[in-house]
Amino acid sequence: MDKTVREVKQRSWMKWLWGNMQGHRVLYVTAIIMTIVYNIMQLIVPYYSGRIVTLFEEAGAKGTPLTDNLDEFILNLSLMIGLTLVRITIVYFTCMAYEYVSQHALYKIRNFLFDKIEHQDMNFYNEYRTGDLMTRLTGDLDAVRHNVAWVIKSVVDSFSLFIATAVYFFIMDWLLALCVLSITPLLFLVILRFKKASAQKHRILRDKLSNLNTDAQENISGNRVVKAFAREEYEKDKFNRSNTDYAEANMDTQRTWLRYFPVIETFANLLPVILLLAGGLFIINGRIGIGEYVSFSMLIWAIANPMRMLGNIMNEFQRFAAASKKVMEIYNSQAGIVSKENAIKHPDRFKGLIEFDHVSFGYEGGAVPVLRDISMKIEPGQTVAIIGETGCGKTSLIHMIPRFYDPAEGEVRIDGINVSDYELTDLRHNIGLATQDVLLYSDTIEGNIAYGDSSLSQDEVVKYARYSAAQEFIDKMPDGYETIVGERGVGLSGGQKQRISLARALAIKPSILILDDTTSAVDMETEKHIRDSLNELDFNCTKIIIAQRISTTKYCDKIFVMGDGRIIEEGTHKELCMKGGYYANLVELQTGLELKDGVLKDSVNMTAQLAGKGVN
Ligand code: DGT
Ligand code: MG
Repeated sequence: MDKTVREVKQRSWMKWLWGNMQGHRVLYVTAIIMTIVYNIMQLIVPYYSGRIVTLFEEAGAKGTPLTDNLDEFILNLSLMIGLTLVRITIVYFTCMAYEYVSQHALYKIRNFLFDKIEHQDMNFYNEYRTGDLMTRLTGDLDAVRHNVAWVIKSVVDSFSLFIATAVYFFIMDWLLALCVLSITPLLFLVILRFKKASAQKHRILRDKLSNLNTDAQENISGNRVVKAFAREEYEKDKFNRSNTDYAEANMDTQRTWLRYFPVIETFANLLPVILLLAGGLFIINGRIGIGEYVSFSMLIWAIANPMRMLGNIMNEFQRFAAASKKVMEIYNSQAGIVSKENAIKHPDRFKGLIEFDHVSFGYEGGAVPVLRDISMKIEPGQTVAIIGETGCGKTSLIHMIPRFYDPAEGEVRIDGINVSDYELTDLRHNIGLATQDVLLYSDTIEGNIAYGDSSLSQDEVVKYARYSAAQEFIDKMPDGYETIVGERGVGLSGGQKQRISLARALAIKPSILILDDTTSAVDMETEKHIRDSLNELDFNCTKIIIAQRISTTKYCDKIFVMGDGRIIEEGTHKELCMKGGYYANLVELQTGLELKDGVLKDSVNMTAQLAGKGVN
């Protein structure tokens, strides 16, 4: 059973690599054939050296001068030199071919892998850490390249040289060949044991490297938190632990190799000794001549070196095996959320009718229930607000619309069609989302605003910046719209980042605009400006606004109040104030006033306060 599994695995990595060599397969196979050819040609020098020595020997025995056989001597010498030059040329070109094919395969796999990662769903990003994915795209892929360029070549090298030499030995003298090769089965046993021992070590080593990269990546991207808490020393210690772990795993892997290396080396060094003993005996009893002995002894390295190399190759192969498993895992992974085969194409704008029909959802396959039987209807062009305590599921709810997640039960429909029936890119192109956690790219402000539509003119970029009340602060920046904002928008305030993110969402002229707490960090005046702009957009758009402030929600056509994954109240601001439920409490809490019959208690002081808070 175990054997079958292993065989399938072996075949699958070969098939996988072979698939990625498309376009270069002929070159690769030619390189392998030429590797075999030049290894057979390694026998040339010892063969002709043997012939020349035999010539001397025969001349010596007959007592004739060597000049009698000068032509043969020169011919042998010329062939020896000429064919060696041919062999060197072949070696040069095969090395180039291996490198060329491996680089192309690497390029292809890396692009494919990146594409795979790009099209994964949210569950994938929850599962894999950035540092681990980076390790797969860099270190692991390099191990794959190394396998194509070096490991496979070395296997062909070693085996072809070993087999060619062994055959040649048998042709020269089968008994001496048998004596010399008698220890090879033992060596193969040792190599097999080493393979087993090193596989596990390489898997551990690879995981430690991934941990190290993840620690470094998280630390660097979270540098501001580290500084804020003055936790540099703590982080240094944490990194040091990962680094030590990695170093120890490296040492452990090397120690495994060092345990087997002396055994392999001893076997390899035994070969000349056996040759000396057996060969010497055979010369004495006349079984072989000096010329044959010379050929044997000049070629003994061609048996010993492949034996030595095999350990090293196995070590590198195990590194490849551990890395390729990680690469192939991503390579063969399938995103859970993709367009259906017969998905509905919808390049045009949606009307904007959004319906949630008894939607339930939980993270981690339902283990963490978040949305419970949600039903709601948002008419085209409406502006609705979603409000509710933190962690009640607001973000999770709106993530169902662009299909970041699919509901476990029920369905979400846009214009009467289940969102999962639409072509995914058409669906998402129609939705402008300003996420709660703003991420800006290391690009100019203009580049960030035009992220969803690179064809946007500069005037349009300015227009959307104006809509989102960002124009003023951008104009004040030294390079205006050309200002580069750093990773995660370093150099901008929270409210400024939110406004750029809003402009970015508006710039694609979405038919559905979703703002997830987008104005939480802006002042009241800016918020009012944004609210007015959203009412004056020059395209039709259904708007869903998640907010915590009553000042944002009160002007909406409808308000959905969420609590513990359910819609607990819905209606207009007035209706909800009348209801005297969660929303009404919130109004009182945020204004510091009391509601009576849906109206805030009137008094001179209170009116003044309300005017100040923008609530009445
Ligand atoms: P907020 O933004 O603080 O006002 O909270 P909401 O209402 O936007 O909450 P939401 O939808 O982000 O989270 C609802 C619950 O789901 C909360 O208990 C945390 C959990 N949750 C959110 N995202 C994930 C996720 O990616 N994986 C898992 N396992 N749980 C999540
Ligand atoms: Mg949220």
